[in-house]
Amino acid sequence: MRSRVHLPFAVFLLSCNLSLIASQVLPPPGQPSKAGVPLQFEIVGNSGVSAQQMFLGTENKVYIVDKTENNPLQVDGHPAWGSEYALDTNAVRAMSVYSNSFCAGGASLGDGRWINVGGNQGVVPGGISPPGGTYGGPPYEDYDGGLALRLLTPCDDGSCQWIDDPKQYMTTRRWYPTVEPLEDGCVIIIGGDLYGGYVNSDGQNNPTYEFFPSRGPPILLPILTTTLPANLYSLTWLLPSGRLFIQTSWAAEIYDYKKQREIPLDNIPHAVRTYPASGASVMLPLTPANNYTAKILFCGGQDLQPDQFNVNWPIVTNPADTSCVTIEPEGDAKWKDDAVLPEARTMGSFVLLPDGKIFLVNGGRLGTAGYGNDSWAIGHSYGDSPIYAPLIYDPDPSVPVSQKLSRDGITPSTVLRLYHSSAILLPDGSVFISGSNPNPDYTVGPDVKYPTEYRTERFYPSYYNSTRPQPTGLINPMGYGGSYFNVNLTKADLQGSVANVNSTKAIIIRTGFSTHGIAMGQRYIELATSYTANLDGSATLHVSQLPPNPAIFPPGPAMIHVVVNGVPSVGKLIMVGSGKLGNQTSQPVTALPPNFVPVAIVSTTAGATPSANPHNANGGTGNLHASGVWSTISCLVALVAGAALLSA
Ligand SMILES: *[C@@H]1O[C@H](CO)[C@@H](O)[C@H](O)[C@H]1NC(C)=O
Ligand SMILES: *[C@@H]1O[C@H](CO)[C@@H](O)[C@H](O)[C@H]1NC(C)=O
Ligand SMILES: *[C@@H]1O[C@H](CO)[C@@H](O)[C@H](O)[C@H]1NC(C)=O
Ligand SMILES: *[C@@H]1O[C@H](CO)[C@@H](O)[C@H](O)[C@H]1NC(C)=O
Ligand SMILES: *[C@@H]1O[C@H](CO)[C@@H](O)[C@H](O)[C@H]1NC(C)=O
Ligand SMILES: *[C@@H]1O[C@H](CO)[C@@H](O)[C@H](O)[C@H]1NC(C)=O
Ligand SMILES: [Cu+2]
Repeated sequence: MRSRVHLPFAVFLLSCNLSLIASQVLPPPGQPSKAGVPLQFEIVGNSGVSAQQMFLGTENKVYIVDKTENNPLQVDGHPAWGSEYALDTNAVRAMSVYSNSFCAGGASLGDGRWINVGGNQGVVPGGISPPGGTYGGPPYEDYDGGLALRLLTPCDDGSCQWIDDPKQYMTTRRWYPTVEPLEDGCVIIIGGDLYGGYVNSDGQNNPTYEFFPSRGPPILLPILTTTLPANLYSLTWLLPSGRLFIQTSWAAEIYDYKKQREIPLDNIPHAVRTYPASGASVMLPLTPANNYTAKILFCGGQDLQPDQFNVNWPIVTNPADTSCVTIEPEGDAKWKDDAVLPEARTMGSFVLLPDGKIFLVNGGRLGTAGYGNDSWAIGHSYGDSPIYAPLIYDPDPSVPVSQKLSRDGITPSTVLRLYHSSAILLPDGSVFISGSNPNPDYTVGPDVKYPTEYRTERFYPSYYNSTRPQPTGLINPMGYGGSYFNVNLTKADLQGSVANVNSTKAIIIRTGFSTHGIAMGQRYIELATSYTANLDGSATLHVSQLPPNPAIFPPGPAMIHVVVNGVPSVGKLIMVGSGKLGNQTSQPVTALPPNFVPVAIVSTTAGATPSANPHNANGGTGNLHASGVWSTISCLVALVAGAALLSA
């Protein structure tokens, strides 16, 4: 039997951990407040404005940003193009956005704000820019958003507003810019073009990047000069080295923005994945087992050459691509064929689920993103043949490529979602889906095949109605390195068997800014853990804070879940890092205690084959909690030293 730690030691350990982490212990998460049938969609509400851009701002609030158009929802006496959606009531609040946020980009910042940048000129009905285009005038009263930089601090009390102040705008016009969070909590803003159009072109390319907060004039990004025309919304991820991986048109590179150095990689095979080809893309979960090595997955898109992205042929009839490919930019940096989609797909969105699987939803089999007044368009849509059935991708390296995609048991949606649709993870582990509007302005009616869609939906993954673990001891904020923290799980949390602690993980997800099949900043990390099993069937999970490298998971808001056998706790929104913009502090990592299983449990579970947890510190059993004692002693020493310093 395990010998008990002496009480005074436990008290010191607790106070010492608190003083080192400077974090608060969160109340345990509860059960989902909403019922849902697993593997089904449910239409739940109305987004007020079309959900071209969407993100989760608080545990209860989703923010939606549209382009300027004739949405029936009004604000300040004109149609709104921003809204706040309450998940508990499905009610919307109209939000004022000063400028036209048409095809803007966005992300979270290290201080908890969200940024939204770029757009197009002011418009009048029909989405037409009047001459000059700086102000659309009545009835929309929208200003030019080309240089716009909008900031929001999400709130639960209905008071927050977008700050869209021309005094702090960008240096150059950016329509379709990419925004990626950096390791200091700031963001890089990449590319875009000057004014509208289906694709980019020489005359209006903006092949540069800048930062928020500003670090001065725009800087040339050479890859954007050689990849016209399909190089808008370049697909970009911060890598653990602090460099960027950029995939745009057929090209790919690692870009070191600190040294302004490009390292070209091979072209992506099979298809263009950037807008308007619009393949789905996602960074796979970063885990201790893969040593936090970034691996990016791309599925679908369009196999078109640069001279084919034009409206002189019926692009809407061209089948999309079925291939999925992966690359580890800082591994072997080679493209590898992966799963094959059961149907071609453009405009799909990947959503990272807390169980580590990845949901693929939205899009169509034919054509591309974009719309226009062309005789061959479907209404205005350049995409066709909507796909109602989602897929679930399993990134587990032990799953063969032929079995990575599944839709077993899933009932398809009844709502078509083509261009300008979006999808994000919610704290309860359901997926929130909205949008579709391949039209220049609000367009509905019995003859409209692809209307402006306001209905919001939830998809409930397989775990949705399982009783959720309710871990105690989760902390907020979470730092880089430093001491581990202890999370208690009851026997019920462990589904009645302490052996399930072997398949329990603590994970952090940044749900990201969803637009155009991209989720800017979306990222999943599994924290290192070990455990102490107890005779009563409960267990304590020892959880490391984030790895001591903010480039692996940049600072800012994110959700924490404990996942037992694939069943996630309801997510809690926490702050990662200092909560401030600027360089983050990383502490040396305190080693996790070894796994501990009382001898009595070992004998009762012998013969059972609980799934191994390869990233746990070790699978050992024993009677001495050696490193626990060590950290207690070193904490004690630190406390005494600290007290001596304070009294000196
Ligand atoms: C994991 O990555 C780190 C940082 O890149 C490296 O120093 C270490 O050697 C890697 N470990 C393994 C087992 O590959
Ligand atoms: C599109 O075509 C319609 C009818 O042919 C016309 O009324 C409208 O102004 C056109 N829109 C644009 C943006 O050119
Ligand atoms: C979850 O839903 C499925 C399908 O509706 C049902 O068979 C199952 O019993 C439910 N489980 C729980 C724990 O409610
Ligand atoms: C976890 O359980 C241990 C041992 O029962 C207890 O001392 C500790 O206070 C618990 N922690 C939390 C956060 O409930
Ligand atoms: C976890 O798995 C390991 C290896 O199979 C085993 O030794 C250990 O007893 C298991 N832990 C629990 C709590 O059952
Ligand atoms: C962050 O660190 C970098 C490199 O160490 C340094 O150049 C930069 O000035 C620091 N930024 C701030 C805001 O301190
Ligand atoms: Cu768009």
